[in-house]
Amino acid sequence: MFKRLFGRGEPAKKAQEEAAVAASLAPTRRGLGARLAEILGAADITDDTWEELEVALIQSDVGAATTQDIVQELRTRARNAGARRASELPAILRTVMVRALELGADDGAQGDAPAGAGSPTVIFMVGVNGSGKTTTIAKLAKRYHDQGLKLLLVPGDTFRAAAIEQLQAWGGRVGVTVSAATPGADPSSVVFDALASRAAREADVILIDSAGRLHTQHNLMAELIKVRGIIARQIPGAPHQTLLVLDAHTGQNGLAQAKAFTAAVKVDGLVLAKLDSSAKGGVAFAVTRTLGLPVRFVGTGEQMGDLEPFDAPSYVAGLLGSLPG
Ligand SMILES: Nc1nc2c(ncn2[C@@H]2O[C@H](COP(=O)(O)OP(=O)(O)OP(=O)(O)O)[C@@H](O)[C@H]2O)c(=O)[nH]1
Ligand SMILES: [Mg+2]
Repeated sequence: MFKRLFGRGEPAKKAQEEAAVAASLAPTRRGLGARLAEILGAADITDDTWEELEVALIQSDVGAATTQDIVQELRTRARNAGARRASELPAILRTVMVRALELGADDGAQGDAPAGAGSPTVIFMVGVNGSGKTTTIAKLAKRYHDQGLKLLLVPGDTFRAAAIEQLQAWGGRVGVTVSAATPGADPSSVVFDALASRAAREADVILIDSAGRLHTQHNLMAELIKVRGIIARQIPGAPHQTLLVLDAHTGQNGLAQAKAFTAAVKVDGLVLAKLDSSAKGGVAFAVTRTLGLPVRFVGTGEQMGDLEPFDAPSYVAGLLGSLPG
């Protein structure tokens, strides 16, 4: 079930997924990719090569510490390979970058079926205001509905005006059930009732929304911990995945937010939303390294089909484009 929910599509689908990710990375590629092409287009490897590489990566929001790791490993591998010409570096750089993104991945350890047979898989969506949680729920709902799975969406955001209607509207468009909620109700009781319902027992996958909150809002972070506790008490082993949705625009700021969320609730993976409108695609390296968490999905647009499973080699290919060498 885990592979089905978080894995990549069939071969024909994979090509589409890669194309969508590559298109979303175009703004980053125009900056970072073009700069790297210049640096690696030089004849010989000199000290300047490493320095210029560092600057280019940092400017693309890869983050200072992650950049140092990447450049250090690139230098070591280049030396071991006896590389002298800059044109020998792109192939090594690709390998190093893919490895950096795969550090957070734990697919092997995750096993196959997080939920018990006949029991729903529960996915809990958290993140700061406006990062893309509700839209990502709609996109996941579509993805799983298309796979023939039975869905239940839970409007755990009773706080923001129209948040419940927003989820209901998405549910209607996708054609899946959304449980009831009253604006202003305690989110814990909304989640409790939803998970106790017949719709929950019949669902294969339950997607639970939450209200956006800043990582500095301690009362709201406490509320999130409470809601998570309710989920865990209602369904043993749940939530099977808590996904932190990060706005790809936030760049390095996203890290401080992400750390606070991982300290409050056990986060299993990340969704990098709004990749299509950001030139900061490099942030995927920083979040993976700093949090030790895998990126599970990337958001590539505002429509319900605009979500792709994360795949490190495709991501790096989209980021670098065609480099010399
Ligand atoms: N371009 C683009 N826009 C996106 C993407 N994901 C979400 N958005 C837009 O971002 C805005 C906020 O999305 P929501 O899903 O409402 O975000 P949220 O985290 O639920 O927001 P709150 O509930 O207010 O905390 C909306 O206008 C979405 O259409 C994406 O991958 N690409
Ligand atoms: Mg929302």
